[in-house]
Amino acid sequence: MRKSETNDSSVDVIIVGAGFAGMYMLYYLRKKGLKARILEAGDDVGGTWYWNRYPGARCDVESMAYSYSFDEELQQEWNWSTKFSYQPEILDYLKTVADRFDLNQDIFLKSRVLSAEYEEEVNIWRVRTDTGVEYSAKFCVMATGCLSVPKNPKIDGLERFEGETFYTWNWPKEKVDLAGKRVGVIGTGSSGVQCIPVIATDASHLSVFQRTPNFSVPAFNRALEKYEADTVKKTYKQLREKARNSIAGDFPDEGTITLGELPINLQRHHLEESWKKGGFNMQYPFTDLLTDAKVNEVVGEFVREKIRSIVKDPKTAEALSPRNHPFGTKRMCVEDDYYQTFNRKNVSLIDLSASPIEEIVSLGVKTTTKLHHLDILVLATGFDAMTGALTAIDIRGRGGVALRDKWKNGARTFLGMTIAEFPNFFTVTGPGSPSVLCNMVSAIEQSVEWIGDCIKYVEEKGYGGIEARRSAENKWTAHVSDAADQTLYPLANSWYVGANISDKARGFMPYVNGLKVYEETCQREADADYQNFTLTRKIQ
Ligand code: NA7
Repeated sequence: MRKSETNDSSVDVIIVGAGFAGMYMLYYLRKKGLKARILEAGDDVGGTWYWNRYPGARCDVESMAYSYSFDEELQQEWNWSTKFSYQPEILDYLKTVADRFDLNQDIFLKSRVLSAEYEEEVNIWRVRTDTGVEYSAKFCVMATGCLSVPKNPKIDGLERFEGETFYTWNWPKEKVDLAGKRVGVIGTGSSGVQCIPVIATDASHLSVFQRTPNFSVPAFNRALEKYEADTVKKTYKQLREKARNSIAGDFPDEGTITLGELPINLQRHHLEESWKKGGFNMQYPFTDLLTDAKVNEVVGEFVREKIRSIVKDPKTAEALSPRNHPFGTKRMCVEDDYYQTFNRKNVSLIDLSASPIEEIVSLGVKTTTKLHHLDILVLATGFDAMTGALTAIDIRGRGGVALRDKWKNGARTFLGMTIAEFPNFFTVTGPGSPSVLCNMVSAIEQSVEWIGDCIKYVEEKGYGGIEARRSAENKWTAHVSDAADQTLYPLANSWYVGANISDKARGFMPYVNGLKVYEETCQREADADYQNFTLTRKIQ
């Protein structure tokens, strides 16, 4: 694999990030006859699946759907071992894809992008990395991921802890020996919920520090039988089409049941059936789950009842029961054995809403009521979602305008992929696109294809550049917000609204109307020759 030692400005496009998005972007641009290069901070491909190696790390979308659709042979040949794949298998898949399509020769690893600046006079993006090497190209595509920059948990005394500290987002490659250790996990979002049951089986004692309980539903993960995979493979084409024409970009049926129209016994029946199917089947079928507060409360109470039926100690069950946000308005956690873990003798739940953390001391975590002695501290405290990876880079558009400044009061994009004042600059599944509300791979494929086609259009027609009109950006940004306001989503203090980052402007970032509606809108724009963009002449 190539390292970042040369500055070759002979490419058309610089792509930042070698995860699912960046790798497909490279593949797609090549297919269109364009030259591209990826700059990647990690020492291997994989993006999210390269960094998040914590015990139990797993995808919450079934892998037959959470995989590339662009190559028929690949999807027919690849075999997933479990219904929901674990991180090592997904990483292995991505490495295989990189090899199979010969992507590595255009991926420069260990090259963290620090800045990207548009030079108007020459119509070039100059991209600087931490290796000191500068790259340049006409187009720049950010494939930097929606959840890739960790949040600073800002807990007093973290540096004073004398045991070992691990972050779920950057778990060591080598095995961490937890046997016989007193472990503490701070954070009970998807990462915490996935690692807690696994850590509990190894550690001598596990203390779970929970500030806010989340809704978790079982995955019922298991081996994927050959006949099941074969059944999907036989109809892969139709299933992929179905996913692209759906709200969530996934395979199961959606929107078949309006709970609010049903008597209690039938509501109950459907909820039980959905629970048994596992994962996002608790959301997909229901048309009114995220718009009708009363219906949502029925579902929320159903899950709380499940928690009470699993967790033996009523006080612990109550502390684990979410009551401060509607079901599904924060990313639902998909797990196995999470609630069961709290029945183990070696596990304790520390309810930080009753006794907050005062500070971390050399021996462990000190709450207002007790010092919890620990050998290992695990932080599963989340990410600066959707905008964090973009504002972490000093990105400057026309006239030197900084993206960080432009987005100070909230992200503004046109279609989640382009930004006014940033010509020839694209964000794969950026804020204002369905992204994290979807099966990310479906969302990525749509986004990459639209961006790739747009770049090809500009080049084919001989334009110098393309830039979203401010009026279009204003309209789209307002539409994204209005669409969210029709739902219950904004009621939660979630990372969807940026509430987990103290100085972040609040605003609902993903687009709630679903992949199908979104893709149609994007396609209309392309079909209308990018009428909401300014297309500039080529600089001679
Ligand atoms: P999340 O879902 O943002 O969860 C982070 C958790 O960490 C959450 O429970 C937070 O509690 C908790 N947290 C954060 N900071 C603190 C401090 N300072 N003290 C105590 N607790 C804290 O991140 P994940 O990595 O689990 O999941 C992110 C997404 O990745 C997930 O949705 C999937 O799509 C994949 P809070 O709720 O803020 O009270």
